[in-house]
Parts: sequence; structure tokens; C-alpha cells
Amino acid sequence: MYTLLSGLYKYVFQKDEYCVLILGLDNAGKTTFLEQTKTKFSKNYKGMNLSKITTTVGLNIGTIDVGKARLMFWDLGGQEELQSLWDKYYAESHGIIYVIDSTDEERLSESKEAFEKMISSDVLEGVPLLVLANKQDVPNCLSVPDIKTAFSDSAPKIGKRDCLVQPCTALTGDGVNEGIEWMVKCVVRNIHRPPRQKDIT
Ligand code: G3D
Repeated sequence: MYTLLSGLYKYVFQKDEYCVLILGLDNAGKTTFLEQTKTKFSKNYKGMNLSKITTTVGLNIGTIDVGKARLMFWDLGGQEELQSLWDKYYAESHGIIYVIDSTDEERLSESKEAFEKMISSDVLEGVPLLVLANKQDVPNCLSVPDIKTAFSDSAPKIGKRDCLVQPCTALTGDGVNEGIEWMVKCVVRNIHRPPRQKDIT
């Protein structure tokens, strides 16, 4: 009886845990996105004042539950000297969210360079990738088609993985639900696929 009840308890309450990295250049809006995500998906979370958020130095973390999935986010600093630390987290990650500042055309090639380096990592092969075209509230910002065109020669490196480019305004929350729900669907589906070669010991 105990076994039956504990099995039932686990079935109902136990969560499958997934690690999702939030990457992108500094000032892209990663921390704002994470705060907005926590506010939207955690019932009792009293979010920070989004206008008071300053750029990520080091690491911000956050956890949300969506159905039976628990997503643990690691928002890593995007400054050049911190980008070298990103790959230390790749082996643990089930999903990647890459945030682009759609208002910063000047740094778009820098963002693309960091993006290409990240997706070229063998360790991330097959890991679902959500690209957020953030700050869509700003007039005359780059649109999703503009960003897809700018990143078009990176497309072959994306390889066979789930990938979505999502317009987003982290500050107001537009596009956040769509992005997170897509990510949950992909990481859950991906975990049931055969292990990646690198995972086989
Ligand atoms: P980071 O964690 O990637 O470094 P932050 O980026 O989340 O700290 O955001 C950097 C700046 O961009 C912040 O402004 C933040 O308010 C702003 N920002 C983030 N998302 C959006 C958005 O969707 N729209 C607009 N208009 N601004 C956004 P400050 O002025 O504090 O530097």
C-alpha cells in the first residue's frame, strides 16, 4: 500500500528537471527576460522592478515549474571576458535561449560571432535553441526577418535541432509565454531521444 501511495505521490508531484542556459551579449535583456519569466510562471514570485535591473555580471539563476517539467535557468554574463565561461555549462544544459538586442545594429555582428561560437560546440549538438529578438517595443528595431537574414550564414551550423526565432519584449512580457512553452515542449521531447554521442560514457 505504501509503495502504491508513494508511487502515486511521485507520479503526481515529482518534476523532471531541465537546465536551460540564457546567453547573449551584455545588455541584450537576459536578466529582464528571466525576471519576467519567473513573474509569469511562478505564482508567489514577487518580481523585481524591471526598470531597476542592471546588466548581468556573473550568474543569475531561477526556477519555474510548467506541468511536470521544472526548468532551471542559468543566466550567464555576456561581457566578452565572461563569454569564455559559457562552455563550462554546456554539458549540463538541455536547452539554450539566446537573446539578441534588436535595437543594437552596431553590435549585431558581435552577437552573431558569439552565437556561432556557441552553436558550433559539439557538446550542444541537438540541444533545442530559442533565439529571442528582444526589445521589439522600440520603434524601428530589427524585425525577426532582419535578424534571420543577418544570421543566415549561421543556419547550417544550427544543424538538426529544434530552433525557433521568437519576437519578444522582455520588459512587457510579450512573446515570453510563447518562447517558454515552446522550450518546455522541446526539452521534454528531446530528453526521450537516444542520448547524444558525447553523453555515452
Ligand atoms: P542583460 O542581462 O542581458 O545584460 P538586462 O540585460 O536585462 O540587464 O537589460 C539591459 C537593458 O535593456 C536594461 O535597461 C533593460 O531595462 C533593457 N531592456 C531589457 N529588455 C527590454 C525590452 O524588451 N525593451 C526595452 N525597451 N528595453 C529592454 P537599462 O536602461 O537599465 O540599461
